[in-house]
Amino acid sequence: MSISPAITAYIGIGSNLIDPVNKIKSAVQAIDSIDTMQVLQCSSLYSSPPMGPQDQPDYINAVLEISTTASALKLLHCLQSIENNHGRVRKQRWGARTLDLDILLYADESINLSNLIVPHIGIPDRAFVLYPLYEIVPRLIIPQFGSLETLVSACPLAGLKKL
Ligand code: A4P
Ligand code: MG
Repeated sequence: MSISPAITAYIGIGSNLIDPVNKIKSAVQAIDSIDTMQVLQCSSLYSSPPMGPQDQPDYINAVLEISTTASALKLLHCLQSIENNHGRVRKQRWGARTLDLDILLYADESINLSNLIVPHIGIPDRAFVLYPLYEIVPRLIIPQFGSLETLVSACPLAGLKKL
């Protein structure tokens, strides 16, 4: 069996229910403990008001840089099982959640499948993604969306605070 080369991927983490700070720390450990994945960098944790329905608590967010030999779909399935192990129940779109793990970028690939769109379509509009990503990779160029620095300078903080 051939061994796949390692690629760099970025994962957005969000939580706004049941001890979000510890949920995020536990998710980072769970990702790092998978043998095909290694956490290279983790941003600071940030708090922000909810995007979408306002009748839910503020979110805690962070962004991770990982090295992985897993395919993009395998990575998605691994992240979904970590979400489920952290008590994720899918109810309302953009509603409160114990843990949300989104693939922001997978190498420099553009992926357009029914269950996986990469780069994540929310990247350009979301301060809670752009600022933590900028903290760990300020010179990043994002397929389809361009320079991260330019995206950050066009995106208001919208109440985002570093913890
Ligand atoms: N999917 C497609 N592309 C991807 C990708 N790149 N990464 C599919 C992960 N999943 C991807 O996601 C729905 C489906 O998206 C999955 O089945 C997967 O196959 P979900 O996590 O089940 O549902 P969701 O999260 O409710 O929907 P959505 O549209 O992904 O929500 P978002 O975009 O994740 O937003 N406010 C603040 N301040 N901070 C937040 O983190 N997050 C949300 C959720 C709302 N408001 C927020 C925050
Ligand atoms: Mg999601």
